[in-house]
This record gives sequence, structure tokens and C-alpha cells, in this order.
Amino acid sequence: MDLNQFETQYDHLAADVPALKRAIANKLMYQVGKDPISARPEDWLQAAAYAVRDHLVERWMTTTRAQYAQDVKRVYYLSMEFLMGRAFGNALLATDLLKPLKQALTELEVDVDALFELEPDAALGNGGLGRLAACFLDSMATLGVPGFGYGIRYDYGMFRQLIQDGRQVESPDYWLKNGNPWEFPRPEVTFRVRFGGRLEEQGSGAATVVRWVDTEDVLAMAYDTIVPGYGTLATNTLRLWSAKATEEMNLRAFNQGNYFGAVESKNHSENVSRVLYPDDSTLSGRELRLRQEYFFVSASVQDLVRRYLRTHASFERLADKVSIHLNDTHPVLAIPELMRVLLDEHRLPWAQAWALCQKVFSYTNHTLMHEALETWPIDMFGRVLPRHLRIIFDINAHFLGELTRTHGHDVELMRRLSLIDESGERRVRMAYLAVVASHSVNGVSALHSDLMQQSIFADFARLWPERFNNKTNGVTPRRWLAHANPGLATLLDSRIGHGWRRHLDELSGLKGALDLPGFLGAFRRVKRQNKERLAALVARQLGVALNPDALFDVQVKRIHEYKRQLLNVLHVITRYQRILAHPDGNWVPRVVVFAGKAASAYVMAKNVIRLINDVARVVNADPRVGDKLKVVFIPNYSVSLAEVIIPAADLSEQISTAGTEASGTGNMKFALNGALTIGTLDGANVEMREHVGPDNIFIFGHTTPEVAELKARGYHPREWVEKDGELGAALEAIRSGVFSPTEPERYQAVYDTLVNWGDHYLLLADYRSYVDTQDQVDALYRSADEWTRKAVLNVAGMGFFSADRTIGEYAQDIWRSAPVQLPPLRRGGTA
Ligand code: 4GP
Repeated sequence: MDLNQFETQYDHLAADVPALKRAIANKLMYQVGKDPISARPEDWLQAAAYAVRDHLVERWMTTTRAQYAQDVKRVYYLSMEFLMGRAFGNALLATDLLKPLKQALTELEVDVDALFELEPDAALGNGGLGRLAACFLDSMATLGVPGFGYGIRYDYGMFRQLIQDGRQVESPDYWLKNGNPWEFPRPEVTFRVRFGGRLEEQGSGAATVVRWVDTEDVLAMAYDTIVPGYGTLATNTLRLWSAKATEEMNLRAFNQGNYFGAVESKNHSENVSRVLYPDDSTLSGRELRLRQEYFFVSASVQDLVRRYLRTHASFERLADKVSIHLNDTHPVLAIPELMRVLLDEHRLPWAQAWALCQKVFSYTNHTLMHEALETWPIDMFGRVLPRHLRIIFDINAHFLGELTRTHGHDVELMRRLSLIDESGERRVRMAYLAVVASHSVNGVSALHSDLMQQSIFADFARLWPERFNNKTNGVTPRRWLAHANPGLATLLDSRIGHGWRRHLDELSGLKGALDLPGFLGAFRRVKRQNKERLAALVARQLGVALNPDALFDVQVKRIHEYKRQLLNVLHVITRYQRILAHPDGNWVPRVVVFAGKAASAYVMAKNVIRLINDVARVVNADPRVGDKLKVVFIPNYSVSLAEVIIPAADLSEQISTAGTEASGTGNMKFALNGALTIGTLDGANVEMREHVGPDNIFIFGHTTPEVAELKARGYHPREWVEKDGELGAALEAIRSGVFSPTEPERYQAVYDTLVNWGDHYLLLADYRSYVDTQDQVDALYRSADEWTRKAVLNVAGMGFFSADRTIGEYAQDIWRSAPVQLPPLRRGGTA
């Protein structure tokens, strides 16, 4: 085909204001179908999004063509969750269109800031794992790693959190209600995904052919979103699958007048992509979840095999051209699915298929929490995926056979390592399957990678030490600094240039700015403006007035016992009681900010939310306290809310029990935005301390070995209460109903969890060291310049925590993929 005839003049892609105005007006009329006279803000938002999206499409085509021409190795990142947040700001950053677009919209008499606020978050994830996937997509594109994200296009993302009478109430998040201008529906890219049925066998021995028949099928249809790289033409694709029924309706039922019955089965099959599972304790054993997992990996594997076969006649080079990365165990069914495709559809011999799998797959573990390690009951598994269960049994037989050859007939070892847990109800161990089938298994911080090899995968690490490695997490500086904190970005540009957006290491240049006249003051003014922005949001949403000169102490993340929001509350209560005891003391005013969602079935986490709100109500209304202490719980934590909260923080709370938080990524975002961390030696905090310097971070509490030792010795929380009057008083206030006077026994269970039921996460053992460290925080905050110097040194030390560094390591060590070669980006953003 003569591609020249498609050569666009890019006249509609000019980046000046008049061209953008024309483009937006055209989109409004011809694509959205609205008259400017009656267009609603939502319509303008769509029109503007389409106009900006056009600027990305050409890059997308250029990149895709280059990827084919260069026959690159592609990396497929399979993840149940992509917590993308809003797309608009990111697209404007990539295209450098923020300024002219604002101008164009203003001239069209559209309120720009209100417009951006209308965009719903793509909240297709629960927390850290999903957001990491989103940061990784950004970095893969930016580094030119030929990557595809594969996931599910949930109709309903993470629930919307309302706070009613202090309690969390969940409401559905129908994020697609106004359509999604960023996605391209691909009805032609549709795959059949099969469930249920039974197996038929023909032949015997190595020549056995297994047929999977009488299945119930669902179609997976692709929706593509462009993932732009920053400062490069390179773009990638996020391909999300949506379920469609194989038959629109049952005509027989319809013709018999049973209209609802006629679409019943359609609705049933389409449920598979209906809603994101909120990560919670009721998750395991849910059949729909298993179906979701298989649904998206089956479509993804079929799609990537089809793409590979477009340019290759045999599977010989599969491992040179394809990497499949498993983001936690949720996509692990991709392993038996690829085996099935290779064995049943392409008739490869077992040994060849298995060797390919082991070269293609790699796996990241994100948590050591026992309850989060997926296992599936054999019965259910066999009913939903009989062919895959058979393949897993075969993998297990080969694996245990090999183990016997190398280690003798050690029954105990086999029992421990088997892919099937035989204690009690028989279950498939998904994490073990991932380890056995992958050439690389990584943790997400140095500490976590070590613990992973000492605990959940200890036997495997002894067996195959070379397979295990660490890739410390990172975050994208584009969204989390350039976009979220324009004030700081501008200040950085003026001191160290613009390069930090792609080379975050350049932040270390800030050390040289510390003593420049006016720098600390300028840095403080940026922080102050960000605090004003957050205070305005809190005033609007909660009607609480915050003093922007107070120390903003922030803990935002999923609510979980191991993350210890309750320890933070204990400190707040102690502070409150101290203020009441010495109302005229010279207090450093503090605002304590919480936000985060609790899994809907997680009773204790929901209790903690309620307690925070009860404490906030009492403290904020107490005239003896005034501005000395304010407590707020901001509802519905999300990526876009984080973009406002994080830049406003002075103090970042990263206070999990040592050994429980795999890495954390919020910790990195805060420090990058000039907050000081108060934290335990857990997850990536350990490495952050090395990079920012031990004098510039507040570390407290028991270390991981100390936690283990304390537990081994026998931990008796009551003893810790008895020797600490302030701790006893704080607990007693909770127990006796100081914060719930209308129902004094409301928090008896919270109290018991800590004092009588074992305090599993050692809050009471870490309380004293935490509270004393908070005193040091106050002391430092009193000397503004010293505080600011340390805040700057935190920013300066964060170069290592760029997701670009992390992805560079994945690409080099795990995926062995080279970047696609593209011409440099020209001014105006075209090729
Ligand atoms: C999270 C971990 O809890 C967090 O420490 C880590 O930073 C993040 O993954 C990304 O690696 N895990 C999850 C989860 O979100 O659902 O297991």
C-alpha cells in the first residue's frame, strides 16, 4: 500500500490557540453532536479530549509501524488492575498542550478548571498494585519499551466512598456514564473465551489429543487506550477486555414473548467484566473472580499469539519476541492457557511448550500477607476450567518427578512444594505455579524480596536461587510531580532545568541550590500554596477550616490493620489529651489528614474509619483546642484526590509494622513532593532512608528482626499498656466512649483487638517510640529553615525512586527487551 497517500498535513494538529479552538469546536459539533449553544460542560470536556487525543494518534501509528518493522520483542504486562486516574492532564503533559488548550477553552468561554474536575477517574484498581501498573505503563512508553498493558474494562471500578454519620458507605462507580473519549472500541478484535464443559481424549501416551467440548462461551472485546510516553514519539497501548455475550438474545424465548428471559443469558455472560473486586477477605473462593481472571488472560494470550504469528511461521522465536509479565498471581492462569494454546491448538510437544513458557513468563509478588496468596479449590477449578486443571496436574507431575530425580523421594518436600495443597480441601496454589513456570520472580523492595525468599518461597529459593531477584518500586515523576505539583515543577525548572522529568536523578542538583538566597523561602511558598489548595478542598467538602501554617500530617492509603492508621489515631488522642492538660502550652499547630477506603467486608478497617471520624468530630468541635489540632477524614480517596493531597503534606505517615508492607509507593510520592517521612524500617522506607540520608527522615519502632524476636518471646500487649500512662489514657478514652458518647461501647472491639486479643500488628509496642518521634517532628518544624532544608534534601534524594529506573531494570534483567527506535520528537509533537 502506498502510505504516502495517507500523509496528513497535520493542519488540524497545529498546537496554536486558533487551531485548537477550531479543533475543539469541530469535535463538539461533528463528533459529540452538540450545538455550542446547548453544550453542557461534559460535552466540552469530550470535545476537548478528542481534540487532544488526535495529537497522540499519529505517534501511536508511527510507533506501532516501527515496532513491526523492527520486529521488536514485546512485553505484555498482565494485570487485573490498572489504577489510571484521569487521562487528560497526562495527555496534555505528553503533548505539551496545557497552556494553549487552556487559552483556547477560555476564549471559547469555557471554565477550564471546572472542566478538568469533571473527568472521572479510571479507578480500575484497589491500591498500590494497580497504581504501580499505571506508573509502569507510563515509564515503559517513556523508555520506548514496546509494551502492552492487558486488563479488564470493568463497567464499575473501585466503589465510591461516602461518609455518612462517620461511617463508610459504598456506592457504585459508573465511570463510563458519559462515555470515555480516551478509548477506541475494537469490535473486530474479539476472542472467544470458553468455560465449563468436559474433556474428550483420543489416542494414548504422548499422542493423546485432548478436546475440550460442550463449553459455555463468552466473547472478549478489546478497548484500546493510548499510553503516551513523555518527551518521545513512543506510545504504547493499554488493551482492556469487555465481555460480550456470544448471542445477543435467545430468539426462541423472545418470540414466545419472554422478553426478559431472552436476554438473561446475555446478562449473565457479560457479568464477567461488570465490576472490579474490592480487595477483601471474602474474595477467595469466589467463582466469578476465577472467571474474571481466566477471561482476561485467555483473550490476552490469544491476542498476543495471533500478533506473533502474523510475522512468524513457527514458535521457535516466541521467547525472543514475547515476554509475559504476571502482575501478582491474578493473571497466573495465563500459564496453563498458553500451554493449552500451544498443545491443543498448535500441537506442540509438551517439552517444547513448557520450555517456551519458562522463557516467556516472569512474575512479581506484591505481598506476603497469607490471606492474599491465591488458592482455588480443585472442585470449583475443575468445573470452571477442566482443561486447565488437567494441565496444572501435568505440570505438577513433571515438576515433582524432576524433584524426585534431584532430591530423592522426599515426601515432606514434595508435600510442601506441590502445586496442589493437600491439607484439607485440595486447592491449587497459584503463587507456586507462577514460581515454577517463570524464569524470574521478583519482590518490590530490597527488604520484601529478602523476606519473600525467607518465608513464602523459601523452599523454591533454595531450589532455584538464580530465579529470585529484587526490583524496588518507583513512581512516575510526570504525574506525581510535573502534573500534580506545578508550583514545585516550575521552581525546579528554574534551579536545575527541565530534565528531571525524564532523568529524575537530576534532582540531586537541588543540593547545590540549598544555600542560594531565597531558595528555601521559594520552596516554602510553593508548599504553602499547595496547602491552601488542599484547605480549600477540605472547606468545600467538609466545612472544616484548616490553618495553612499548621503542620500538615498526612496518612492516605487503603485502610488496613497492618498499615496501622490506628497507631496514628492513638497519637492524635494523646496529643488531644496533652493539649487539654496544657491548653496554654506552646503547641505546634497540626492538621492530621486521613483518607482511604476499607474493603467492604473488612469490619475492623471500617471501625477504624468510624473512629477517625468520631475523633475528628470531638477534637474539631472542642473550643479548648482551636487551631492547635484539627483532624479530617477526606472521603473517596482516589488518584485525582491524591494529586491534591500529596503536594500539600509536610509529614508523610508510613508506619506499617516492620516486615508487612511490601514496598509502598505513596511513601515515594510524598518525599518527591517535599514531605518528610515518619516511618518504620519497612518496605521501601529502608531504601528511602539510604537515599535521603538518615538525618532527613524520622524512623521509629521495632525493626523486622525485633518484631520476630518479640513475637517469639511472647508478646503481651497489656504489659506495654501498664508501663505507659499516656498509652493507657488514650486507650481508655477509646474504650469508655469519649469519642462516641451516645454509644460508649462502640469501640470495645477496637480496644480488645489491641489490649486483649493479641495486638497482632504491635501498635502498643511501637506507640512510645512513635509518639516521642512525633515530638521531634514538632521540634524541627519550629525552625522553618531547618525543616525546609530537610524537605529539599528529600526531593533531592528521590531520583532513585523513578519508575523509569525500575522499568529500566525490568527491561534489562527480566524482559531483555530493547527500546523501539524512533526519530526524535519535533517541536509541535509530530514525527
Ligand atoms: C501492594 C503492596 O501492599 C505495596 O506495599 C506495594 O507498594 C504495591 O503493592 C506495589 O508493589 N499490594 C497490593 C495488593 O496492592 O493488592 O496486594
